[in-house]
Amino acid sequence: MFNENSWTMKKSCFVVAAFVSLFSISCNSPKNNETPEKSFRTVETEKLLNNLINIPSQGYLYGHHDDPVYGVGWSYEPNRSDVKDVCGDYPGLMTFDLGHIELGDSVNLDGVPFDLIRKETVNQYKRGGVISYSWHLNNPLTGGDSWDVSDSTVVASILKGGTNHEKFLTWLDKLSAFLNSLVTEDGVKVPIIFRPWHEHTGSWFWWGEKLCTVDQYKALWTLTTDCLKAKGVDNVLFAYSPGSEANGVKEKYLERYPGDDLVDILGLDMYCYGDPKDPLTLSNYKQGLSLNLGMVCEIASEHGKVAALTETGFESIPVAEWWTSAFQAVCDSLPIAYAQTWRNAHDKPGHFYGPYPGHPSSEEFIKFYNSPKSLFVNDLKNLYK
Ligand code: BMA
Repeated sequence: MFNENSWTMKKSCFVVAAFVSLFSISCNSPKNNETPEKSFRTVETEKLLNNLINIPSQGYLYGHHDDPVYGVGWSYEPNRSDVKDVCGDYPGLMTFDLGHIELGDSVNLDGVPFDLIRKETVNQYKRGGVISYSWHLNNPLTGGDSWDVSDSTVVASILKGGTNHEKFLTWLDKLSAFLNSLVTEDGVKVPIIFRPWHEHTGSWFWWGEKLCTVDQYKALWTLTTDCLKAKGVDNVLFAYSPGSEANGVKEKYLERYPGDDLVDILGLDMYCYGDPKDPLTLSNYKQGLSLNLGMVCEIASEHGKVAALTETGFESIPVAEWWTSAFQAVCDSLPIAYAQTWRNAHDKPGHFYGPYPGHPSSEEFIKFYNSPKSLFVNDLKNLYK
């Protein structure tokens, strides 16, 4: 889909990108206190954004976390995927996590090698699919993990003027270097949807609601996006993904929204919990998801953004119809670009959210796969052109 306006914009973006790299602005030593240009992106990244905006007219991509690197009962087998083993096709969206890239480690917090994430990212791009990254980074103050909420001054400590600011800049440098290293054999930088500081409306991560102020949370976004851009990261779209705490109230959803200039995709992380035997479990999930995702779609349309269900699932999928009568039923009814379920752990029994061969819900998943709106890799035309 050629768009003259965006091409004109892109040409001027190239000029800005060339300027930025010429003077090699560093996160650690910003020149003249200038804010880096906020809108430059590669051609492929810009095309992906335009195509994601149009996707809801056809349906929505199905996404699965860590899909090609492990599944229930296996790990690290080339070309394998639980989703593909069930339905014959790869998910339209694959997601990975960059937790521990900030430490300079070779594997992420779940033991997945970063080299493998890079390789599978390029593979998914080459097959025409989409890739998104979350970042469960460590706690820079305590040395604990993302879930270490023992200290409520962590965000303050990494912002400008804080005791951990310089340290955090080195973390952003490592993140930027990885994002810049996602290049195909032909030299194309692979576009990524990056989803930092997620589920901040809860208080289970050190950047959560009770752990920092509204202004500090927004400053965290500005710092992150400015640094990435100053480091020449031009292959990223940014996704904002609160939990369901807003409960349908737009002002609450937008309370910590960092702004239209920093965010491309408005998301929602919302899971299904409860007794599988209780019919209310599915109906409550459906009702909550319709309310919250419906609200996200409305806000996205008002702000000219893409809407997406950035994380969902029912752990162990104990009700087979969850796929069709809950997840699909709601997603089919709303203009979202994608909906992703969490990982199929190979090392944590019962911790899976996608299908796998032999699981009782597989047949329902195949019905979902065969439904017209669910988009898998073979359904996708080139999203990067
Ligand atoms: C959580 C769980 C953890 C995992 C973390 C980061 O939801 O799946 O086991 O370590 O995500 O991927």
